[in-house]
Amino acid sequence: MEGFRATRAAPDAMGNQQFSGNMKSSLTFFLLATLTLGCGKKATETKSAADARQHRETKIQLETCAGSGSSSDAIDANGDGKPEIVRSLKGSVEMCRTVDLNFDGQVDRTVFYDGQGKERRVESDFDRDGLVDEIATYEAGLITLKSRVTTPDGKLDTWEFFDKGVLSRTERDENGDGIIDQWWEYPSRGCPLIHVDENGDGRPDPGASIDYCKETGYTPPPVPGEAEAAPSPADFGKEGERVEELSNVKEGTDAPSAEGSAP
Ligand SMILES: [Ca+2]
Ligand SMILES: [Ca+2]
Ligand SMILES: [Ca+2]
Ligand SMILES: [Ca+2]
Repeated sequence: MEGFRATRAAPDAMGNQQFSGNMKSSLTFFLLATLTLGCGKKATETKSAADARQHRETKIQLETCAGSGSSSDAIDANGDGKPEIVRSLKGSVEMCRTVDLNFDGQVDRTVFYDGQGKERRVESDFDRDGLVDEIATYEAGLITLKSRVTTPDGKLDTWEFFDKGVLSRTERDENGDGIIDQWWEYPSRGCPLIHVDENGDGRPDPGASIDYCKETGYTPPPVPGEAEAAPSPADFGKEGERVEELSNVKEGTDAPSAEGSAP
């Protein structure tokens, strides 16, 4: 049981860390209950052909934007003399940009573009502590994967996979040992079926699945727009406006909910 972090926030049914307290504690209760039952079996764990453990890299690996182009330009969105957006360019093509959304002089988001000018990677620091909490990757401008940090240890623990821009499954390393121990499926949108590996063989264990909505009584809210499309890369002016907009968002409410946020 060592290493199990019961206070870890789980991503919600829509992939965002936005559970109410009750929902969080209900889920924590169920997971604790199932994991407690499973701890006794851990001693029987053997490394064999039946070992299906999925190891994942939990270290955040960032790309470099600053200085990656042949030139750069900057915009000072609030006129305080410090640039909030710095673009790296190759010729006239923007390779990437760093953005300081809350004017504290620290980069909160780094966006990389593909050859077509569509977003291919976004690194976000949602809680503004200077450390990246999420890396989102895109193909042809459509979200395919979000790798997330959901605890203060700074390690990746949650991987959300998207199909045609819609969250299709989630893998989690709940106990932080670098091995996947939870699989979230979404048979109906907003209601994950959570499979848990109690005995550490890397497979979901029979009887250790949780029908989240059934167990908690949670009803997913209606969501406007089915697909989670990547925001189109704004032009320079638009990004400046977005900086202003977001800077007015109260601290703590964090990033737009459609993109999820660390607690
Ligand atoms: Ca900032
Ligand atoms: Ca952070
Ligand atoms: Ca694990
Ligand atoms: Ca198992």
